[in-house]
Amino acid sequence: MTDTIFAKIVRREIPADIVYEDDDVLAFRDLNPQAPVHVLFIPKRAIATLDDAVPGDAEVLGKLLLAAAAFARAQGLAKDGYRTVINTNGHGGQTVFHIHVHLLAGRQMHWPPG
Ligand code: DGP
Repeated sequence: MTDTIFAKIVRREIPADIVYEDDDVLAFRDLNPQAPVHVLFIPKRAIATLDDAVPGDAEVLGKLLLAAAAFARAQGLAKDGYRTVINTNGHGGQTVFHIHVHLLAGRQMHWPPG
C-alpha cells in the first residue's frame, strides 16, 4: 500500500532530481512545480499519510521539517520566506500516499490556500 512512486525514487528505480539525502530523508524536485522552487521531503521509510503517523515517527517527521528549513536557508530562500505543506487524504489534496513535506518558494504565497 505504501509502495508508491516515491518508494521507487528512494530505491532509484525511477529518476528524480534529488537535492538532499541523509540516512532517513530524501528530497527531490516536484515533477509538477507550483512555485519557482518546489521540493518534496520524504522519509525513506514510508508512512502513508500524516494520519498514519505514530509517536515512534516523531523523530523522522521532525527531520523532514529541519531538512526543509536547512535547504531553504542554504538556498537563500529563508529571508523572503517560503511555505511548507503536508496534504492529507482526499480533502487535503494528497495524491501520493507516502508522506511528504512540500517546500514552496520563490514567489508570494497566498492565504487561504485553494
Ligand atoms: P500531494 O498532492 O501532496 O500528494 O503531492 C504529490 C506531489 O508529487 C505532486 O506535487 C506531484 C509530485 N509527483 C508525483 N509523481 C511524481 C514523480 O514521479 N516524481 C516527482 N519528482 N514528483 C512527483
